Amino acid sequence: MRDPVYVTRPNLPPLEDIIPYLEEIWSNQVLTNGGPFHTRLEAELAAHLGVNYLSLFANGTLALVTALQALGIRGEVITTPYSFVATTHALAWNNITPVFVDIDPHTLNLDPACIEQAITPQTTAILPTHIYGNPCDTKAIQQIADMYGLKVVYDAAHAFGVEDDEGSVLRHGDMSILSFHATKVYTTFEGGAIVSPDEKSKERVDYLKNFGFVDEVRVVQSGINGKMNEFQAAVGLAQLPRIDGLIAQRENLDGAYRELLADINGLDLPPRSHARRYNYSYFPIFISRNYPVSRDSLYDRLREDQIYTRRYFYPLISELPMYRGLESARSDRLANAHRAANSVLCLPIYPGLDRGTLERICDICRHPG
Ligand code: T4K
Repeated sequence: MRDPVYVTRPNLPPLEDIIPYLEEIWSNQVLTNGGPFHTRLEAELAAHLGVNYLSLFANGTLALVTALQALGIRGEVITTPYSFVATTHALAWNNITPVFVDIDPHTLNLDPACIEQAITPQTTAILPTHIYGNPCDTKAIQQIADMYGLKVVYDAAHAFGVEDDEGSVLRHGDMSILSFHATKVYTTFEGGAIVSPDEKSKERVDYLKNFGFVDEVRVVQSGINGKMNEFQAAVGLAQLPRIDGLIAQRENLDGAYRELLADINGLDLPPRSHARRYNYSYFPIFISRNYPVSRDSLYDRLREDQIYTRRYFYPLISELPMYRGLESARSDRLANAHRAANSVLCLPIYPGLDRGTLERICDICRHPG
């Protein structure tokens, strides 16, 4: 009997690399509230990612909710329906109305051409996702934001380590958020971060994530508890020296998939990323009418062999019960997003996925019937 194969697996540092960190935590008994590992990880991650102002969080969703708070975003926010539910939920948790617009059919990122038509007097910001780690059209989005005085918050949960021609994609917009969840390229079990553009913004974020405390007696904002704890930070520190090697392994798997799946009728490969540095976080394929079976039949066929792919991102967020009544959720306006959601299948990709298993997955994709 073969082991099940999942869409992703965390590739943790060897246990012996973690033990010294745990010994230090057990000895100094600082578990959270900005301890020494938290401080070190903030500095090391900022340096690794090529950004100046990074604040660690307990998870990516809290980071997103807090970024919207920190920027005082209200009213309506233009966003993508083709993302993980947390992108829109973060707006809902801030009493902000999401306004869905369609995605570009090739990049699957928010289509800047659709943004302008959706702007109303209530619009205050744009919330795009760098989907699968592929950079959005940041120039076009910023131009629109500048013209209409809108903020831009990037959901960069998939974009750890991604760079465009001028550096980290995380420098774009007014803030970017990252996720370090167990399923992500870089993990701290649960975790996340906000990347701020300047010291003052980082300071505001840091107050907000710690109940608004400035010191023992002064509370300047109605903040939340978004802090990353020392155990998470220790995992992050032990993981950081390995991350480039892990991404290189992902790149090899991406190359192998492209080679073995290249000429299958009706199975479209993801476009190659135009990022200068990419992280190969997902391997989405797209099943069209010319393929011998439906996307869901292929999903089931792979499951029969205990290969658990995922339909990231189906259903669209705009189809969920709490959002589908919105005018902007109308399916005729989101044709590209619907096409992607109905045809996508994310194949397993993670360091440690062996070549034999990858070939078996590709064989099933070639002969699904
Ligand atoms: N924005 C975007 C664009 C995001 O993609 C996400 C998270 C967020 C914001 C929010 O960030 P966080 O608050 O999560 O930091 C997963 C993750 O829970 C979620 O973090 C992620 N996006 C989303 C794309 O995927 P599920 O429901 O698919 O996860 P689950 O538990 O089914 O795991 C998928 C596979 O991963 C499993 O079949 C096996 C493997 N796995 C999973 C876990 C949790 C492991 O091997 N070990 C594990 O511990 O949502």
